[in-house]
Amino acid sequence: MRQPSLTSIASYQALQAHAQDATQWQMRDLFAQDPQRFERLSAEAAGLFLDYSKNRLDGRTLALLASLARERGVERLRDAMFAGDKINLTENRAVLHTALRAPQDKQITVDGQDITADVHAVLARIRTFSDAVRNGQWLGHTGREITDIVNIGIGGSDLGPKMVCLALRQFAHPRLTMHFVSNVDGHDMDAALSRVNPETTLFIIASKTFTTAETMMNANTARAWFLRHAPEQALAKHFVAVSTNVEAIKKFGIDPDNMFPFWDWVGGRYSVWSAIGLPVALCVGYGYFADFLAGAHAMDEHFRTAPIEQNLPMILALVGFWNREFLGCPSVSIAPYHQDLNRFPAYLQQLDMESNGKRVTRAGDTITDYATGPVIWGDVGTNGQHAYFQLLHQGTDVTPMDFIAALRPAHEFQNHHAALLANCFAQSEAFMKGKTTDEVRADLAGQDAAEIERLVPHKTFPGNRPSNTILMEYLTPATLGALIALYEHKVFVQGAIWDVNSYDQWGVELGKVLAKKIEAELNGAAQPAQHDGSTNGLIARAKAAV
Ligand code: G6Q
Repeated sequence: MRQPSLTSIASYQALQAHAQDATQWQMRDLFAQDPQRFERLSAEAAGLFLDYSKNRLDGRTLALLASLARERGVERLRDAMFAGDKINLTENRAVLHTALRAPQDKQITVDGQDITADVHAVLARIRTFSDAVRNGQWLGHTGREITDIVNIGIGGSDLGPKMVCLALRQFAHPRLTMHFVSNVDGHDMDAALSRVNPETTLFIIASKTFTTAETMMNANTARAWFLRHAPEQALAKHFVAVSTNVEAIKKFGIDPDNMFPFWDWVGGRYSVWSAIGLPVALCVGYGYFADFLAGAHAMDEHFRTAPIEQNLPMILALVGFWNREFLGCPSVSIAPYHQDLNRFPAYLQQLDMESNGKRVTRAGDTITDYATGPVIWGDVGTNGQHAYFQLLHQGTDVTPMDFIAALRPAHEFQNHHAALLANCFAQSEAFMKGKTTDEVRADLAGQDAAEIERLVPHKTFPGNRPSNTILMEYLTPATLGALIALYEHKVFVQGAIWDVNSYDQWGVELGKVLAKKIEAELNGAAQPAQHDGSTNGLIARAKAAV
């Protein structure tokens, strides 16, 4: 169904008129004028607290943004997603990662099939298998306990489990070391294999399609390596698969009993809640994996039922939309002030950019009059402060920030935690307030007057730079689940406003096809084709180096 263009609807135009004023506001003044600003512009759900008061907006901005979400049919599309409608229009699929974390008594059907029962049947298998590996019942072919788990997958079959296993390090089994091999670069596989013993290693081949070139090459390499140290019949104790493609798994030589299935209504970047999360269950145990799912479900319920004005994913999305569309911010930087979340920015990068990095509407019309998904990037605080925060404070682009922190640490070094939180809060304060020329002059008082004037422009911070702060009490499986679901739904809401299909990813296809051709040319299996001058030149140099 063709929607009216975003920029033509009444609520967009009201926002545009409002933005004429709002973009002139200084946040310092907004805070001075409203002592209740923090209370008014913050919200809480599913163990997460969101402070969005350090943005260039007020209550009216938010009311207009909520009207826009309503006029755009965001709630309708949300309900359609939860109900299992095929909202992924270009692949004719339902989008039901929320069903993966729904309780057993919730009835959800796709094409007449009760998928909750299917989901819980696979969860039961994940529980049995992860318990057996963790408690030492599942042994390698020489009778030794498993000590290392190598997950072979890429994109959505890598980023989620890897990020979550790192984030939940505190809950990990002490005997199990997790490895993640994703890159087709042989150095990745080499690094993992050089650290493991074939007798005590379990390989998980994680691929929804079981056709992804990088994963298949890595899987074949791992299998060949393993068979150099063990007989063929040992494979069953050391190789399991997570996939939707049972035929391909059999062909690879994995026993279907060792296969953990999932379904085409689970998008790759939304799949950590499915059997793709098997490494998480192995690492932290099924109980904590279930808590992780429950945390996400709590956020789902909040997203599904809370009014837009108090709905965390809606607010985060609407504020982000405001910054993107009306303040012209081309990127968003994610700054977790938690070392264990160090892969979280990379995870969000895929979640957001692969979902909303689109330039046509759901009906296929080219978008020419508004911007869609921003660039997502970032790193943990405090490290980023000593690297790229300079540009964020004084560069010519304004980059909204998401600060993420746990109020309580899972270590005993309290002084470190106070220092960490102090830095987190100080940065958002500095981005908001900046430093005026008068404040710089006051700092330099006493120095030579000409020298002061020379330095003032360099030491001035414009401030008025937006940020959100997300706080949780501890980083636990449940709060991590809620945090990821918060961002999943934020991406959903923005995709609905921009009228893009957030659930396909055709943009990754072209390069794959070309790489196949060039690989054959590099291997000598095909004659060099006529590429452009640059590509021909690069291929020639690579061939000369072989
Ligand atoms: C995610 C994408 C993509 C996908 C990988 C791996 O949404 O679809 O990142 O997860 O290309 O695909 P397979 O799991 O099929 O190997």
